[in-house]
Amino acid sequence: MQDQIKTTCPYCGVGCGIIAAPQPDGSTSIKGDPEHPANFGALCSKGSALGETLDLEGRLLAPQINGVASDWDNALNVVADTFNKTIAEHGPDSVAFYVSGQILTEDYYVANKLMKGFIGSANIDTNSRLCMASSVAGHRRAFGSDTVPGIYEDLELADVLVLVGSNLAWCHPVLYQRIVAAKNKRPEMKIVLIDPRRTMTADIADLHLAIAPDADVELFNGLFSHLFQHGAIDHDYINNYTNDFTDALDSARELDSEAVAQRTGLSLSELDVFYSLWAGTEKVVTLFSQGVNQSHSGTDKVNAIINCHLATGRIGKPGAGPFSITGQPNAMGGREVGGLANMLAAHMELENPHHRDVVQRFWGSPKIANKPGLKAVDMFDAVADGRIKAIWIMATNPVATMPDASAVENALKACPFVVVSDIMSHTDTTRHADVKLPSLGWGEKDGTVTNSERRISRQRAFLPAASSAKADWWQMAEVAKRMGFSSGFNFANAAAVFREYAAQTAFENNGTRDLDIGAYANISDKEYSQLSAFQWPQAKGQITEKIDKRFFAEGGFYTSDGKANFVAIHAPKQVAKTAEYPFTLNTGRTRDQWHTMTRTAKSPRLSSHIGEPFVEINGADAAALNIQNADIVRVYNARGSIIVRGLITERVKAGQVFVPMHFTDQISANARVDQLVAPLTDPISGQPALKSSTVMVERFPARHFGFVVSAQKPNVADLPYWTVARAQDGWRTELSTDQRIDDIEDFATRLLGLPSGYPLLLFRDHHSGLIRAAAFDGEKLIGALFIGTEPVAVSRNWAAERLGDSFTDLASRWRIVAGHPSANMPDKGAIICACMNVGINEITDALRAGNHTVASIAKVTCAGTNCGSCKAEIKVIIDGHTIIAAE
Ligand SMILES: Nc1nc2c(c(=O)[nH]1)N[C@H]1C(S)=C(S)[C@@H](COP(=O)(O)OP(=O)(O)OC[C@H]3O[C@@H](n4cnc5c(=O)[nH]c(N)nc54)[C@H](O)[C@@H]3O)O[C@H]1N2
Ligand SMILES: Nc1nc2c(c(=O)[nH]1)N[C@H]1C(S)=C(S)[C@@H](COP(=O)(O)OP(=O)(O)OC[C@H]3O[C@@H](n4cnc5c(=O)[nH]c(N)nc54)[C@H](O)[C@@H]3O)O[C@H]1N2
Ligand code: SF4
Ligand SMILES: [Mo]
Repeated sequence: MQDQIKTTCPYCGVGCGIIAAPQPDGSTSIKGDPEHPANFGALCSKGSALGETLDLEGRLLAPQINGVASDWDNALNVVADTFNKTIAEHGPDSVAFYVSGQILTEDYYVANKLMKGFIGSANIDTNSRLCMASSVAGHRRAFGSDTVPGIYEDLELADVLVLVGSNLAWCHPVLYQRIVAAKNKRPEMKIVLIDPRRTMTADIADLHLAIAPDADVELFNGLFSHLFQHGAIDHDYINNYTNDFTDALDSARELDSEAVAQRTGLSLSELDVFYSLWAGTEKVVTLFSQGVNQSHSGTDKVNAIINCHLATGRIGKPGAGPFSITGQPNAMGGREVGGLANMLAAHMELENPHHRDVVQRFWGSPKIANKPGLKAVDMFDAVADGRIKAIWIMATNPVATMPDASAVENALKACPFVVVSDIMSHTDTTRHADVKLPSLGWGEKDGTVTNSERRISRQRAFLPAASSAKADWWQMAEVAKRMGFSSGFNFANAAAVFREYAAQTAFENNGTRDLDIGAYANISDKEYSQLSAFQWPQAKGQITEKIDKRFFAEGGFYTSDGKANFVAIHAPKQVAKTAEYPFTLNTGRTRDQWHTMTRTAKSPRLSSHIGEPFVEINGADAAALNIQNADIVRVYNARGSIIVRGLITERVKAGQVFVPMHFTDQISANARVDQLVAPLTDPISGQPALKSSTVMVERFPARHFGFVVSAQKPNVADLPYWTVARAQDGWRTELSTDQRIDDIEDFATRLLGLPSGYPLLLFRDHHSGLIRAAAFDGEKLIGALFIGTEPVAVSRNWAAERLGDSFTDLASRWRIVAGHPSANMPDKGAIICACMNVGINEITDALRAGNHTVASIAKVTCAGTNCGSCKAEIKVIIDGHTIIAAE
């Protein structure tokens, strides 16, 4: 292996370039690639911590059939035979693939080819249905193709940047930092955030509109109407390049401004400030993400936004356009190869007979799917009711991330044949697999991904395979061959798959389709291995280093007449709250975890930012429900119930709560929020409304609250609330129970997995209910419990860091039990900067020493000097202290 390998981050759709360098001690050093045009060397906390996620602990290392290890030959034969038998008995639509925006383009290409071209069904869908489907549908309605018109540079060039339903500071941190830098250079640049919650992204916003949930259609229809009323319309653009303007305008004008104010929960003056800013600025980018897509009116929200850009001709120009930012590293690649059940391949359409013919001839395939397959929610319904009898799930964890997650889990339990390809052995989904197939993980696999600005980058292998793990595309191709389709699946390597895919994008294209990378159809294996990042399109003979290609400034849409469609959008019917379930359940992400945490939870650094599941609830609601800060609470509705920590905050408005999507049964007792999410979908895109279910919240009748640090993973299974997280030298656990703990010795030794009677240092104050216990093995601390009748106030990071210390005298041991830091064991407090491991106490110390700016605090503590995603939080701490000082 070479010393330094250029590759691409496996997390978000920013698609940062990384330089990975395996070290002699087995670790891997990770840094940003200064030459990569997405990040120019920067990385966020998750990207920086990749080196901590590459160990083999928990990896699936060999195929398993019904829980028993098997060789590949056997496992692949079982999969191929069962799929063949099922198809023979029940037809091609009785089988399905559910794949992921986290597989590589090559994997996706082979999976799609097998299902749509050889099995002859379109029952392949992907977690992109939960993520990007409304953007895809909105693009296709307006542009005739799923085209993202702009590029990242537009976000820096814009004079007004509107972020709709996007927590960019936490979810696309490097792009966020690029915008922060652009705004620092041009302070006149204005940023508007449209989000019901006041997220950390609000830190950069000149204007935050805390819109009522799902009122985005009304907001942008109101904007369209304002643009017309104030003469901000580009009539030339509309006449030359678009259809149906009048219908769309009429529908936008259905609500007057009072009605828009009422529906959006915004004041007339807030609306006027936003509308005037938008109308009066040529260079406007409207960037949108899951607050838009994950809604029952997601596609309409997308088109309401695009209508405003078409009406002003602000599209495809430097610093102007609608911009759908993608979530996963290869959401775009999946859309390109046609990984969605209603798409074909290479941006060709399933419902178009000419396209079907083109694809079938290109593949030389025996049959071709001729009707759309089942979209994710419908697919799992079909699994539940027995229409689908065999499903192959690859690189996604639907038991944790699909709406109505318990129904999905029951469907898999009942399904006759479930195959799961994953890198990890134990996930909420693999527990229901009949066959588990071990996949190569990041650093082991080879292929390409496409980021949010259509830039294709290589992921390269720099580590050996984890035991017998194999590439996802290889697994699909081997099964295809064993199903009898050998001719189409004899790929020697990932490069061969890529060449075929590139050729398909060019096949009989002649400028009729946006996606064309024909220039790469004949690249050699060596050229593929050296491929540097490039943006599409790159038609045959046109390889250029920097193309900055934008679409549609001068029309050229991929509709039958080349014109864009305005779409008439009507205000949607809202999800009704009831007296029983009076809260809107908003869900989403935290800064340092990735989805179901199978990789990020391995990193102690990342686990120290937010280490447990929580519900954010407004102070007024909490008071009415008698919930104190840090109480354990139950969030529930008719579908189910979860138990999480309560966080009282003014960041969410009354009547709304927010729960992160990350916590699974592997990490926490009962915090899978998707159990509570209704399987309501957008009627056009089929994307689930993941941010607007209704729930009730109540205090959990906790008798004890506890925090535990331990060298071994603790035995917590029988407690109603627990969450485990990685610490540097062990584990940290939050727990709570509604049962009395009478025998603390027994409780502690069982929890720590120690033989009964193991000596403990013990303190119990019967009056206050405080219990403290510590166990040592020689000089090492192997476990400490801090338990109280109220949430315990011990510093988590201080306690966790003690696991590595040597305790030679009794006094230092008692200090652990007391939960008090001493001078030589300083307490950092909760970690704010995960990259540089800086805690809140260090930041407040720096503040007290007279450092009142983010920059000066960075200088003395190093906080915020790597990825910078914590700068917003540091600013909040500074502001908080300034306010306290002023009181
Ligand atoms: N740290 C981290 N980063 C990630 C990921 C991760 O797991 N962790 N995942 C990646 C993936 S796959 C994705 S898709 C992206 C998602 O990136 P984002 O879309 O930025 O993230 P979310 O937190 O899902 O949701 C964004 C915001 O939508 C708001 N919202 C909810 N309802 C509405 C509404 O009706 N209208 C509006 N305007 N806003 C609303 C929420 O309050 C939330 O703050 O992040 C990517 N990046
Ligand atoms: N309530 C709620 N639910 C949501 C969302 C939300 O905002 N709110 N967001 C939705 C969105 S936008 C998304 S994208 C989804 C994400 O949801 P998922 O895709 O279900 O979540 P991940 O944890 O990313 O799952 C990836 C799985 O693939 C495995 N894996 C990692 N690398 C590889 C590999 O190379 N090959 C294979 N075969 N496996 C691999 C991981 O171990 C993990 O089990 O969640 C959706 N669900
Ligand atoms: S912003 Fe962070 S998570 Fe996203 S690609 Fe870059 S380093 Fe990876
Ligand atoms: Mo996503």
